[in-house]
Amino acid sequence: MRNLIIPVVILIAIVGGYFLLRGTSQNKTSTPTVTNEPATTSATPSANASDNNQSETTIKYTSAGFSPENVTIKSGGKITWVNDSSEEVQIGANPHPIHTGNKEVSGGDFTLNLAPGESKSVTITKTGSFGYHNHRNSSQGGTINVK
Ligand SMILES: [Cu+2]
Repeated sequence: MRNLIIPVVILIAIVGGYFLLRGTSQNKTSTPTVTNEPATTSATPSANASDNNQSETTIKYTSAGFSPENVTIKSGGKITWVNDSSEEVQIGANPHPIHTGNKEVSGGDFTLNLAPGESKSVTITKTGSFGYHNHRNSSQGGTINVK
């Protein structure tokens, strides 16, 4: 019997040690997961920043409004308007209702009309800050900054 006790104690030590190591390795893997969360959050504004001042960007319209409302593009850059709502959207340059601002935002027309699911691209060359809105619901709108 005594000859058996020593191997059993060794076995318990090995098994116990294995679970101890597993426990610490689990703690180690869970620690970077926690630090990854703020890293992902801080990566979001930089991803938004990279959306800015580029030559092409997309603005989506939904029933909630435009997203992103405000964009920055380079002069000569392209804006693609996408209607992701179930109603027609009529994009017009500010101010409503006369649209005397930069009509490049609406492709040179009084309004750029998009049926549900439709998308159209416009090119903007004038530099400055240009407001736009949904002519059918002028409380929805945003700003296009052209640099
Ligand atoms: Cu209008």
